[in-house]
This record gives sequence, C-alpha cells and structure tokens, in this order.
Amino acid sequence: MTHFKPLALLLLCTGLLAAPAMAIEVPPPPAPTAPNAVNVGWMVFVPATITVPAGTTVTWTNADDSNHMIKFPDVKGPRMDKGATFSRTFTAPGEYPYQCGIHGARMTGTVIVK
Ligand SMILES: [Cu+2]
Repeated sequence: MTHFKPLALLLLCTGLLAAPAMAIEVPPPPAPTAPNAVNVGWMVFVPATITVPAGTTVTWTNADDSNHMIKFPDVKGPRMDKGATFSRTFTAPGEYPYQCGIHGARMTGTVIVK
C-alpha cells in the first residue's frame, strides 16, 4: 500500500494548488470595440488570437484590476496598471506568440500577421 502514498500526496498538493485558482472567478473582459485591439483580463487576452495585415499596430489595454505585461520572445512591454496600454507594430508576416510577463504560460495569446 505504500505505493499509493506518492499519489495521495500529489492529489493533496494538486488540490491545494487548485483551490486558490478556483476561488478567483473573474469574468473575461468584453471584446474590444476598436480595431486591432486586445483587452487584457484576469488570465485572458480577448481576443486570444488576433489576425492583422502587415504594418498594423496592435494595442493592448489592461482592463483588469491586476497588473499584466505583454511579453514576446523579443519584445517586453512595461508592467501595466488597469487602463494602461501597450502597442507594437508588426511589419513582417508570421505568427507572434506572447504571454503575460507576470503570469507566464497561464496567460498566452498570439498575433498572426498576414
Ligand atoms: Cu498577467
């Protein structure tokens, strides 16, 4: 029966880690009304994937009470308070995945440039 102990520990730890995340239930922000815009919410980018033509400037707005940060592999924006914005112009076609510089892989998005 000792081989069940690691599993029990894992389940316990998973439960402990999941509990705080489950306690926070923040609805996602509305879709942005401006073109080429992304709203930043709690652990979510709306839209998570945005497709734009080359030469477009995309603007992120933090619509959440918590701070967030737009972080591409090559470009990192500032820590954004609620209402703060960050913009980046995409000149070359391609896929540009990014994540929150604070919340990491839990909070990701992609810009597709055609
Ligand atoms: Cu974040």
